[in-house]
Order: sequence, then C-alpha cells, then structure tokens
Amino acid sequence: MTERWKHRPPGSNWGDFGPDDQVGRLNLITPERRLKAMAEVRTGEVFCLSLPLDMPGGNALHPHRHPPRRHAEERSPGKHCVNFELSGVNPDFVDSVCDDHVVLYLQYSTQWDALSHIGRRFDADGDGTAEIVYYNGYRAGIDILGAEQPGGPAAKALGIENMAATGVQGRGVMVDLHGAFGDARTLVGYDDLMRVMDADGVTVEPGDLLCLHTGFARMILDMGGQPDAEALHHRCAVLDGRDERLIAWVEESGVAALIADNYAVEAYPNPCRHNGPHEALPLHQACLFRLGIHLGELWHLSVLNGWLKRHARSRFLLTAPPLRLPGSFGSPVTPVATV
Ligand code: UVW
Repeated sequence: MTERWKHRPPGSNWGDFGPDDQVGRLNLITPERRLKAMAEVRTGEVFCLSLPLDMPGGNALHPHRHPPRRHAEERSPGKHCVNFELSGVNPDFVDSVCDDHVVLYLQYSTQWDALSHIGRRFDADGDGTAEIVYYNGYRAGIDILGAEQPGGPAAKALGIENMAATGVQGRGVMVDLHGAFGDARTLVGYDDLMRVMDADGVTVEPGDLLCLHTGFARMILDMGGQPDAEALHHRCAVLDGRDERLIAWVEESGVAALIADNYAVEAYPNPCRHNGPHEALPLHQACLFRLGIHLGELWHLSVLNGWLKRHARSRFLLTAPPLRLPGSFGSPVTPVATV
C-alpha cells in the first residue's frame, strides 16, 4: 500500500518498480541488457525510424491533431528572424541569423505516448468511488493537471520527460506483420502474432523494445502528404487489443516498450463483443495504465525491416529518447536503429 493507492487494478504491476516509479517497464533495460543490445551492432549502419514530422499530412487520421505550423519571430516591426542581418544591431557585424518556432501537436506523427496519455476511472483509494487514475496510481487533478487548473495542462507526474531521462536505448526486435499480411487490414491476435514470430524465428526477451512492421508508415509516405482517408482507416495490420491472450503475452513477455508503424498499435475503433462500459483502447489500457509500457506509434520501420530481412536478422540497437519536454503527454521522436 502506498499513499496514492490501496487497490491496484487486476493484472497491473503498480508498485513493483517502486511506489513512485514513473517509467514502468523501461526499468527492465539494465546496463547488462543495453550491452547485449550493443552486441547487435555489426556493420555500424544506421536507420532513421522517423517519418518527416509533417506526415501523414492533413488531419484525416485524427481530427484533433494537425501538422506542425512553423513561424519566425518578429525581431523588430516587420523584420522576421530569417536572413536577419546583425548589422542592424552593430554595423560591424557581418552575420545573418535564422530562428523559428513551431506549433507542434506532439502526437501528430512519429511519437511516443507517455504513461500519462491514457488513464481510466478506478477506485484505487478504496473509498467506494472510482476516480480518474493513471499508471502507478497517479491522480487526475493532483498529478495530471487539466488546462483549467493552475499550472495545467501538465503531467506533474508521468510526463514524457521521465522517459527522456532514461535515454531510451536498448535492443529492438522487429516482427514483420506486413510480410505475413501485406496491406490488407488484419486484426492480429495472439495466434497470428505467434505464427509470424515462429515462422520468422523471432524471439523476445524481457527488456526488449518490440517493433511491429505493418507497412502503414510506408503507405503514408507513398501518399506524399495527401493521404487517402479511406486507406488510413482500412489498411494494414493492427493488434487486436480485445484478445485477452495477446494482452497476457504482452504482460508475460517482459517487453519494455511496444512500437508500431501504424496509427495506434492496436485497432481503433475495435468494437466490443458485449454491451455496457468497456475500454475503447484495451491495449493502451494494458500497456500505459496497468503495466507501464510506453507505446511508439507511426514509426517508419519499412527500410530497416527490409535490411533486417535481407540479412536474416531481427535484432538491432535502438536509441529513441523523446523530447525532454516537462509535463507532456507524448512526444515526437527521431529513433535511430544501429545494425
Ligand atoms: C488514438 O488516438 C487512437 O491513439 P493514440 O492517442 O495513442 O495515438
């Protein structure tokens, strides 16, 4: 029992990494495991696993997430800081300067979800009333501040900066769902995932950063910033978060993070088979809320996946810190795979 909770959700690991833990399964990436990850580096080649951050283009994928809008500040009336000559400051200065700023929707493109991204109502304090809580019992209104609260909006706990501070470097393991299912929309459950992993000889160990290649980000790139909404919502593989055996495997496998090149790793929407209150995003609930497993989404995995296939490999060194942006619920990331 900690100050924050008396009851933890069934199937959760709250408290296992310490009462105040804010990074969850990233604790499993120990120095020994990082050394094993580095042993996967054989040629020294690198792969950038980020889409250009103005992709997918438009807002057909998520109506409330928009492409980055860049601006240059006015240094003096009518003079923006692009090709700005410092001779205006001192006639002897010969330099010119460019500065910009950006309105950036942190989950628009290649991203990490922070553990503060998804919570739910749960009676963690045992008073008979469910309150909104997040991983390890952090509370809405106390730790996760709304825009209407002083200091909000902000994750005073579980912000993405906690993830950044770990460095996020470990062993990446690629599973090629696109190789098995192509561009067809396929709901991938436990049996399907195991079949693909067995066929490709892929194994996962505790502390691994599991990457699921579905071809979705490749399709986005091919659409050149003018995405076809129908394709965005109806192509490529997605995990079936309603498959309880799949969720149990995620829990037992010890994966440190779950990453995909698709929109949300899991299918969304994913209709529930029974009526009444239920989780809209069951894999998000299992990972972000119960188990402290960060989710990576819209990563660009196809080029690396092709290289790994050609070299009969599935493992690589993955370095992927988010922005160390205090209080944020997610972050763009420019992941680097080294092979
Ligand atoms: C959805 O919005 C469905 O997922 P995420 O917020 O993780 O991108």
